[in-house]
Amino acid sequence: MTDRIVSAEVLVTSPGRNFVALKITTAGGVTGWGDATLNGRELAVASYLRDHVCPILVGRDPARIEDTWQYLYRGVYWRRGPVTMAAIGAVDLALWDIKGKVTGQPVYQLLGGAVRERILSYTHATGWDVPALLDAVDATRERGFQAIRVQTGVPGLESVYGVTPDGGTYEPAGRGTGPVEEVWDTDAYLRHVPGALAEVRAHAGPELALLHDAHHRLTPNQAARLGKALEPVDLFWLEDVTPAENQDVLRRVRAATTTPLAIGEVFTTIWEFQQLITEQLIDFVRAAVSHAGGITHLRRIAALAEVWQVRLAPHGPSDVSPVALAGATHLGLATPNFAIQEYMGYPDLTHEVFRHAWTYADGHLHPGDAPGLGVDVDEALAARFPYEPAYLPVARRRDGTLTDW
Ligand code: GCO
Ligand code: MG
Repeated sequence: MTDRIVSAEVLVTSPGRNFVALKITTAGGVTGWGDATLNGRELAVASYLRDHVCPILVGRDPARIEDTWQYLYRGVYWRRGPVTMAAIGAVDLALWDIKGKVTGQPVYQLLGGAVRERILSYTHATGWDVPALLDAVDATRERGFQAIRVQTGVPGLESVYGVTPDGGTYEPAGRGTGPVEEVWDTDAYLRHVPGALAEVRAHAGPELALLHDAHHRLTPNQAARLGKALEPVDLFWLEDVTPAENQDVLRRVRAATTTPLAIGEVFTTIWEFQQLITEQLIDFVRAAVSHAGGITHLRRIAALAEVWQVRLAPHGPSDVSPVALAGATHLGLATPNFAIQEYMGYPDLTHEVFRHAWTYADGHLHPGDAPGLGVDVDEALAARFPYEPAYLPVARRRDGTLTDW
């Protein structure tokens, strides 16, 4: 029997950090949850959903996930862009959640079932200087992680994105009415990083998977140099070397180095990944299941990537909510060319608001076997934490010019 959507509601909450969640309810009384969080631009997606998407979802058949995706993507003249795609992603996640609950199956079963027992995950270790970073790596390994993203401070700079002075956890966006400004010096970074990562490798031994994120701050030539310099470190990947808006330039980087490249947490459609994948300019697709149009679309990107032996490694910082992390773990369990899931972790309060069936143990994640995505949102608790303005920092070069992220 055909069910229909009776309501779609947006919930903005800040349990430790800001999240935007979408709740879709059917006439049959089934609810599904999606994640629409776009770090630092949360309210734009909330409005896009509330003002333009929720009203036209009412009355639709929740079982028609693909058709709804097409309706919200192709049916709208103004397609693409992170706000639109995050909104579509939230709807898609919520509809997969509903389909799972209606059929009594965890979503990974609906995607064809598990192709692996559990999924490899990585988290972040940071240290302002190299000794602190080595301590952080040791402490992270004690938590079971077999893959770790390592970032350090840079001599001469007062702050570096993603690295806290005390080596503790960081939140990508800082609370406040505007972005904090940092000073950035790519030359100083390039002088420091190869040696620092070599020390991590010498300390950790050959087996630990090491990852590093350059946050789009290099020119192609600098990226080529860095990739080459890091070859002895044997990285699992070097992430976001250039802004990659001009993808042709990556040919030069690829020609110069065999260090694996991961790109794409800011890309949200298969069309933005097309050249990266079909020219094998990258080894790993970094899109988030929420930002890239949900399970329906990220699965399609993964299928294209599979043809070119490029693997899926979804974005999973703390600004991708536990609902999207659930979506990513279901997809990861069922996708042959899935490689690794980022799991940065969340503030305790976040886990209390988003109660999830997915689990972390021994360096791996598992989505659990609850029907749907397996995340329940404690709406009463969520209501106690209203949105607080928070922004990612911006970086300027020493002469004051804004630099790429
Ligand atoms: C990563 C990231 C994040 C982003 C953040 C932006 O996890 O690889 O680069 O830390 O900077 O998610 O909102
Ligand atoms: Mg990144």
